[in-house]
Amino acid sequence: MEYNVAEVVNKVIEDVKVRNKGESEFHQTIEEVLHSLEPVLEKHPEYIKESILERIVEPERQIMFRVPWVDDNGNVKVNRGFRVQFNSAIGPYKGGLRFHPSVNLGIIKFLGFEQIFKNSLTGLPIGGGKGGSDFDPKGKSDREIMRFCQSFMTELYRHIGQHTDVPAGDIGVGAREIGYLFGQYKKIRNSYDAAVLTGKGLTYGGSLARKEATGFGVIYFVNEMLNYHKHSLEGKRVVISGSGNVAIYAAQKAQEFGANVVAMCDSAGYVIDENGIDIELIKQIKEVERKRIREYANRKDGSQYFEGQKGIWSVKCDIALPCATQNDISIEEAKLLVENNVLAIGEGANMPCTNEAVEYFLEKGVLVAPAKAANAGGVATSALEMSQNSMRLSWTFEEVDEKLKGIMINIFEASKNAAEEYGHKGNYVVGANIAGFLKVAETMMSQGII
Ligand code: NDP
Ligand code: 2IT
Repeated sequence: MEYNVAEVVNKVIEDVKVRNKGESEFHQTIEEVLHSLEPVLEKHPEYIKESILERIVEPERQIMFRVPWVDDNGNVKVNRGFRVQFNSAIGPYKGGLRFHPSVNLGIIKFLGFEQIFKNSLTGLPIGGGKGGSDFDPKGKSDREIMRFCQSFMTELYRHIGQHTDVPAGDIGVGAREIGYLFGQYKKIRNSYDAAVLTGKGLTYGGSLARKEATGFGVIYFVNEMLNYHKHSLEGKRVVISGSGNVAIYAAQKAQEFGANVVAMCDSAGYVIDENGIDIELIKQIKEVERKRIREYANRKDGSQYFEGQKGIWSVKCDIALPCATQNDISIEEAKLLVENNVLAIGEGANMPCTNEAVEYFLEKGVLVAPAKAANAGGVATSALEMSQNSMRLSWTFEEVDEKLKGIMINIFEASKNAAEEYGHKGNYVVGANIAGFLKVAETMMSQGII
């Protein structure tokens, strides 16, 4: 049977919009990914016949739950918890937990959907999932964070397991939160299942280099992409949005490769430091003291602070690394960056550029390292943490970092080759989607209609 592929794809997209009303971020990723898969469907009409698209856009399971907790003043608070178990074709569901007031089902679904392809690209046996809560960790005491995490896990524990679903961190969830979550899981289950969560502390099964992995991985990928196009990081001006886990270690590794990181931000404003951002100072302010980035300008001579969320993209740079959150760069910021002659974009955050912005960059010949590929180093190292937990041993920092580097180089190769094979040479956005999709689609075909 002959199919009109564009029509098939449009129909699936329209159905998703009707059935998932108001979930704008989810619609956005569905449009981006499904259109990019058209050349694959031309070659593989069997995927259309077996309704792979209709199946892959529907999560296998979606869990929403009440998270009641008591604040330090004795007030009862109620948040909403989520876990979307999107696709387990190639392995147990795997993906982070996000704690941020903006979290809703549509955001968790966009993240869970992207995670399917990202996890496939790592070459490791992990399916796609994501979770979180609209809980706002800002300004909460350690005890409040602990009580919230305990309550969250008191429901979540029944849905996860080392062979079922393995959460980790994301925005607002780091080693502190994973520690409280793990403690509660262990207490309820009465079982030391180390591989049920990743991003754990180093004293109880965490992997060396997991903390650094996402940011380092972004730079390994960008470096590979630049080298392939006869460029390098050496001497480049780099601007990084965010000053959290991903941003900090991307900045550190970029500097190690000889780049000059001149600006970073948080959700309130940004700092410019023409002498190069002092990473140790950022770590002290953000990781240790949990303060605002404004502090940086108070402590570092020659640096300047500016209020505002997106102003950072007006700072001239060769390489822009959005490492904060989704839709950080829309068409306005994209135009500004292109006017300032940006050479490459490395997406450290998930979906940090709108679809329109990405198209604009590609049209203008800007190199784009897409999130599903460029930030896959975090989850890949999470999978390495699971391996170490299963073997009951731990690798050295250098061993993990070497494996991470190898994985990022392979992801670049796979994205490049898929782009070429399917007629989009140099378009790593399409290449990554296709390479990630093929493994999952083939697996879904071989496992029957489930
Ligand atoms: P963190 O919570 O450690 O840091 C988030 C940073 O982004 C903070 O500096 C935060 O500022 C800033 N930010 C600015 N605007 C927003 C906003 N509207 N909502 C949330 N944060 C904002 O998170 P991560 O560094 O772990 O995550 C950053 C991005 O990378 C996310 O898109 C995440 O999904 C993605 N990612 C993370 C991985 C990981 O291993 N952690 C792996 C792969 C992708 P402020 O403090 O003011 O809120
Ligand atoms: O978006 C992501 O890939 C993450 N937040 C990391 C997920 C993980 O399981 O390590």
